[in-house]
Amino acid sequence: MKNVVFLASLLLSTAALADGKPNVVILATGGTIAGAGAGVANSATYQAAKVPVDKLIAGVPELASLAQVRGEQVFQIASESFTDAHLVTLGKRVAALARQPDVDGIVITHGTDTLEESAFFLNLVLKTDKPVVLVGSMRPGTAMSADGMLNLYNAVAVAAAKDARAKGVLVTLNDEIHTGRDVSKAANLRTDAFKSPWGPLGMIVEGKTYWFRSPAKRHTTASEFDIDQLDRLAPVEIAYGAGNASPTAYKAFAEGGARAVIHAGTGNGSVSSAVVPTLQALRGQGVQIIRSSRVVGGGFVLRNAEQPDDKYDWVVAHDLNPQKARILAAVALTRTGDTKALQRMFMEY
Ligand code: DAS
Repeated sequence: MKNVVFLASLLLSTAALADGKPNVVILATGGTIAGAGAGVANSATYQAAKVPVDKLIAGVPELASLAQVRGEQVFQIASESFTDAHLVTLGKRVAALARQPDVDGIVITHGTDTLEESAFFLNLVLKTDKPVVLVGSMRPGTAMSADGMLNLYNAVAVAAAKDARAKGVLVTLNDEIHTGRDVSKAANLRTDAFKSPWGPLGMIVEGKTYWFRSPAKRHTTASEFDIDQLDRLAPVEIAYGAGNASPTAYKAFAEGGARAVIHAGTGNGSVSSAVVPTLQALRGQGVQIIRSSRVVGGGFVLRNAEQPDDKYDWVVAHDLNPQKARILAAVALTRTGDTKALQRMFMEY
C-alpha cells in the first residue's frame, strides 16, 4: 500500500512540477480566519471556526498563481480550546506530510489565541527543513477590511518560497514573517496584534519574501526533540504573579499532578516571600519550578538574580514568556527531569 501512495505522490509532484509550481498543503484547525459574523460591520463580534478549508481556499483564487494548493480539515475549533493532545495530533500530521516528496510546504490556519504555542511546539518537534507556516486573522472573512485573505495568500507564498526553508516554523500575519519561537499575540482586536520581542524575521509583500534576520535558537532538524517519539506531553501549569500573592494555585497544581509549574513572575521573574516556601517544598516533592515573567516585550529572566536558583534547584525560562515556557517544559519533561538538563534546554531553544 505504501508503494502505491508513494507512487501516487511522486506522480502528483511530477505533474505539479510540470507547470513549475510547488505543492502546498493547507491544514485548517479553525479560529477567526475561519470565522463568520452577522454583518460586514462585525469585525469583533462573530463565531470562530465556522468556514471549512475548501471555502477558505476558494475565497482566495490567487493562491493558484503561487502553488498547487490542497486543503485538509484537521480540527474546526477556536484555538483557546486547543489541548496538548491536539498539539500532538497536529504535529504528527504535519510530520507525515513533510515526509511526502509531493509536498513542498505546509500552511496551518489557526486561531490567534494560542497560535504562538502551536508554532513554538512545532518548531521544537518537527524534523523537516520544508517551510511550515502558521497563519490566522484578527477579523472574520465576513467583515469589512478582513485580514484573513491576504494573510492566507502571504502564508502560501512563504510556504512556497525556497528561501523560507530551514528557518524553522514560521508565522505570518499583517505582512510580517516571524519565527514561531519568538512571536506572540501582543494585542486584541488589532490587525497588527502579533509581535516578536526581538523583531520579525522579514516581510512578505505581493507574494515575495524579504528577509532581515535568521533564528538564533535550535529548531526542527537541529532539535533533540522529535514528534515521532512523542505520544503525550508532560502536565505543566502556569501560575500568574501579582501583588497580594498566595501559594494556593501552586499547591493545587501540584496536587493536580503537574510535573512543573511555570511562575509568571512580576518583573524579572520575582517571587513573593509569601510563595517562596511553598515553591521550595514543591521542588522537594519533585515538582520543577520554572521562573518566567509576566513582563512582555523584551529582556529575559536572569538566573540567580531575583532568586537563588542554584540553591533552590529552580529553572529560569530565559526570554520565553509563560505560555512558551509551558510548551518547552511539557516537551522537555518527556525526556528528562534533571534541572541542569532542563536549564540547558531553556537556554538553547
Ligand atoms: N478565539 C480566537 C481563536 O480561535 C479567535 C481568533 O482570533 O482566531 O484563537
